[in-house]
Amino acid sequence: MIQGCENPQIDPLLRRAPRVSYRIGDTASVLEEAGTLAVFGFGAGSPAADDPRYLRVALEGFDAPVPLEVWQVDAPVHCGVDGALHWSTGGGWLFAAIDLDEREHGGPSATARLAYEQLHRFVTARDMQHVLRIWNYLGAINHGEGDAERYKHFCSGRAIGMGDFFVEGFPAATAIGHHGDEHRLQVYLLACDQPGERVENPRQVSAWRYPRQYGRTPPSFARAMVLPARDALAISGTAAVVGHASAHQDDLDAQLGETLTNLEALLSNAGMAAGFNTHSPLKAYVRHATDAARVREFVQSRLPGVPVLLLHGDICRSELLVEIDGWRYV
Ligand code: 3EB
Repeated sequence: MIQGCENPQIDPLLRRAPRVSYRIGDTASVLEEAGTLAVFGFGAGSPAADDPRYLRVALEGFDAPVPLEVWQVDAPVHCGVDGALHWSTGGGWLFAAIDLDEREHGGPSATARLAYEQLHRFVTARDMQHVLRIWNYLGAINHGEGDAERYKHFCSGRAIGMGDFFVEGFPAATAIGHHGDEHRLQVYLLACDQPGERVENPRQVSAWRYPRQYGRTPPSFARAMVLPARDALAISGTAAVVGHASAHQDDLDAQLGETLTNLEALLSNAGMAAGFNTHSPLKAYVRHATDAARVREFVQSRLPGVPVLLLHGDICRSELLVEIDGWRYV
């Protein structure tokens, strides 16, 4: 089939979005498939693999078995290791990941700074300088009070490490607390040789404009990113934040409802049709393991047929119980 003939609106010169899916399967055979850019296992029980395209994420899944997440492009892929950084590239796309131990780098802020400096250095040395989407997983994210909270140290280090690289606007992002080794910071990204388009949520204050009460350094991320061919939307971690405030304290169902409203607002502001479907993989990060069953019920009834991976993760504001991120394809 000639590429693009399913959707004549897509300019053939623009990079088609990587396909993201959740699959039950064996890591080695998924890595052998043509065009596999990255594969993610979740939790301590996930397989180990030496391939630079494979990342074992420090978040536990609530499903049994926990699927792999797979990113695939329509081009040959090559990959390598550069110090603490693992990378792969193909068809104008770049995956890069870094996994650091804070004890070796002077705490959460210095480690976030180093992670971002390394990633920044790496992408600027390549042709794929448009960082469209970033994921950040850190341990004990809510430990510490007020400005001493670890998430806030992370935000400060991230901003310093970003330097002026994102002056034109931040990538879409997720920052979640994992329950693995608390000193471990994992950051990975998707970049392209073509730019995307940032999308904000009219129901929410942009994160980089959050008032002082949320920390000295506001979080550096866009709410979503339209990919270069406008064939997909990469959606940042989205929670029950309205304006800049957290809504529905202690009410999981209401937080889930508000999160869905925010997700729909992003689709609408991106000019996309409403709703999610069997090809829009999402992740739901659930703070309390005891809430996982209720979150599963909610997504099954309100997002029927949508692949939603349930992961045990702490949201960066301690009053938030759940956060959802993911992809919507056109
Ligand atoms: C929020 O709306 C929830 O620091 O990169 C969501 C997505 C959140 C990304 C980040 C934080 C980040 O403010 C928190």
